[in-house]
Amino acid sequence: MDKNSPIYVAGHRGMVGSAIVRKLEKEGFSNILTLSSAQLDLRRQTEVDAFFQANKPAYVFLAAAKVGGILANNTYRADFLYDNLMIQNNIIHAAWQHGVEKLLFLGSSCIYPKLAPQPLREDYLLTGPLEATNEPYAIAKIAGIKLCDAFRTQYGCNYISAMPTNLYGPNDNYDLEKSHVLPALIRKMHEAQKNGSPEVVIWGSGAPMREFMHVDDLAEASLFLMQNFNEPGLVNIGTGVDLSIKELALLIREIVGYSGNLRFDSSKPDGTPRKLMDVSKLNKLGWKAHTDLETGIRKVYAELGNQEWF
Ligand code: GFB
Repeated sequence: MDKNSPIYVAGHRGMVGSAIVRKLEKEGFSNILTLSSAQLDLRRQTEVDAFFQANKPAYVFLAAAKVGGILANNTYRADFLYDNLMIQNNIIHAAWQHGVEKLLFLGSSCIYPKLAPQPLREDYLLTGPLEATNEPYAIAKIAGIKLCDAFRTQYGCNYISAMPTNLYGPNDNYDLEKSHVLPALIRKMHEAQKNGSPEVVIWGSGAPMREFMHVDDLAEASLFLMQNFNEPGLVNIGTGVDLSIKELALLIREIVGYSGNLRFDSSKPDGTPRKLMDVSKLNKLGWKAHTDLETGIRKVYAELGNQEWF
């Protein structure tokens, strides 16, 4: 990749896209294209096509998506399927029409079957039924992987797919109805500590296991794959280490300095029991995650001063 190549980062306002932009800038890439959703609605094919026609990006990081935690996925089922299919179809198709050299499609570990063996290897894709709460999102992401592969097979396009584990970091969503568990627990514990509340409610049983990666590591891995990986199929991006939601809650409680009780609300869904990534493929390619969870959460917590609820 030339430092002056036009690089389009779709979704640059989100947690993942903004981390990729920071990484590219740090590495000296000088021609980064970004547009907000108010300027370009990625669900509209003619708008996306006109953008590619006018700007001719050479590389595309496809980090634009409708995302959210377990409740948002389960509630906005139509939006999660429709918006994500439209966004990725329009971008991948426009990339082919306008001669993009390489595209990286980003998905999620929820593409794997709900009860797949652990850790999750790339070849477990489509070997069993999906977790119901995020089936629409997972179906869209699986379609994205297959579309990249189909453009590679039929038209020779160098489109690659990477599946990150659960992510956290700057520009995460702290809206308690829509967020993922890690930002939700930071906010709940911080507010409880500030207001002197005796307990914090944790959704589900606390037993599900999750793996978390700082988004700056994901951005580094994404650039690494853009520069070093040119194959069909998918690559997992993760740390290879997981913990239970209860252990996560205890860790966040300690970081925030909250001393109240944790109450587990089992009327809320647990989701997938476990989704630990097998990261041996990525490690063999030459990349490893390096931010440990406690360091990463402490860093994120120290940077939250600009949030209105803080
Ligand atoms: O992070 P999360 O929303 O998504 O939830 P998933 C992870 C686990 O934390 C679930 C529990 O077992 C939740 O019940 N949890 C406990 C909470 N307290 C809370 C809370 O206050 N808020 C939230 N959000 N969870 C998503 C998928 O699954 O992960 C997406 O829905 C995507 O498709 C994303 O793959 C990465 O890890 O269960």
